[in-house]
Amino acid sequence: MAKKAKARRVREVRANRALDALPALSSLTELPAFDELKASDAQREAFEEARAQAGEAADELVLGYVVRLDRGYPAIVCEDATFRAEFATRLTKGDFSRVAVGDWVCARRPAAHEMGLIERILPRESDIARWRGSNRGERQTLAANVDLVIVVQQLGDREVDFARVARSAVIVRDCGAELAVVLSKADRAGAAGVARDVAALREVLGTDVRLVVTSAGAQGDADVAAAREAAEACGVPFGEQGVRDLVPAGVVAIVLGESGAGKSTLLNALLGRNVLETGAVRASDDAGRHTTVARRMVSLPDAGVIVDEPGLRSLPLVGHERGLALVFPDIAHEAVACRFRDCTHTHEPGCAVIGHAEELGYAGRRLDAYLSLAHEMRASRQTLDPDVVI
Ligand SMILES: Nc1nc2c(ncn2[C@@H]2O[C@H](COP(=O)(O)OP(=O)(O)OP(=O)(O)O)[C@@H](O)[C@H]2O)c(=O)[nH]1
Ligand SMILES: [Mg+2]
Ligand SMILES: [Zn+2]
Repeated sequence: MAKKAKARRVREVRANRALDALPALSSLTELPAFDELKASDAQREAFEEARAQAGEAADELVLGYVVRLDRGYPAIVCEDATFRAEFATRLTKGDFSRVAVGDWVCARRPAAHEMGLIERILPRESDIARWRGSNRGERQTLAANVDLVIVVQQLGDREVDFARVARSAVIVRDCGAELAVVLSKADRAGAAGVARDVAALREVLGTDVRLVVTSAGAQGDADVAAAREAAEACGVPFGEQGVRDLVPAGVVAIVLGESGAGKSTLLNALLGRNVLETGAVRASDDAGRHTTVARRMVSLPDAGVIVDEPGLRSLPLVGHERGLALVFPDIAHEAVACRFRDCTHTHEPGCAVIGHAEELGYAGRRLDAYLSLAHEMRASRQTLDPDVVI
């Protein structure tokens, strides 16, 4: 028993030291309140089940969700408090400690302790995940229980390569989430550039893609006015209000995009304050420096909740066939009729995709994006194993 108490004491000291290095939760004013998100029926049932099994300790159990992940110690919001938590030993033994922002949890809050204990991660309604690493890789959940993914792509003086946006779209749709695209930094593209990139994106993803053009971190008013005019001429909403309309109260979204795309800058503009850290991009190649390191939820005034994410270096496609078919339903529909099952739609006789490309009016960029993503998925099947779920 003494040994156990000592181990507990050591854990507490270590936790306190780690907590001192993290921001005090009381100072974080942008965190959502408990009732801004709703647990699903299945999640509530799972929580009630956990309480029923807890016997006398049931009173210590609370329902909450993860609002922030720094290193270790997720921050949890429950009905009457915001607290940090560690994992119950039962959870750390398996690999179930991979809690994500947005996860609903059953947590224990013993009266004498500041730190809570996550007893259970309640079943997820959705799971935005990517494969990371080369070779076998592992599946990493970026956020749980999210309704909408906003893919942020920065504009510049040259036309954007929308293949990356198409790749993100495939992953998002594969996860079952809704998709919207924000073209950021429009001030850098000029009026002609905005029109060019909006047209290119619509060519790749179709005209019904939900799209907003922004310029949240611009300096020059004239550039912003020109960008606004160009976006509105294309029928695309411009600015923060356009993003707010994508994420009304009750909706939980996440921003996804490369480092330096302007995600945190956009969220600060929506918050009306500089809550999130932003960082300059490299002059030589426009790349960001991975400024955001924590995943965290921010609650937008007069709108819903958005998760800010660190920029992602890679988004490999591995077994995302369903997503590919959802993003390119017209092409996927044709591909079924190809003579060869493993048709690459490049040179094969009896290829329905090539045969109908002109007839069906696939624009060149759309077909190219489909082919390159389908090709990548075929190649990754050889090296990556989508069945390895960690
Ligand atoms: N010209 C211009 N620059 C912008 C705009 N928005 C952001 N920036 C700049 O782009 C740089 C990167 O912005 P961040 O908001 O830190 O980018 P991020 O996507 O959060 O990057 P990570 O956190 O590294 O993933 C900063 O120097 C911003 O000032 C914009 O609308 N126009
Ligand atoms: Mg950031
Ligand atoms: Zn074919």
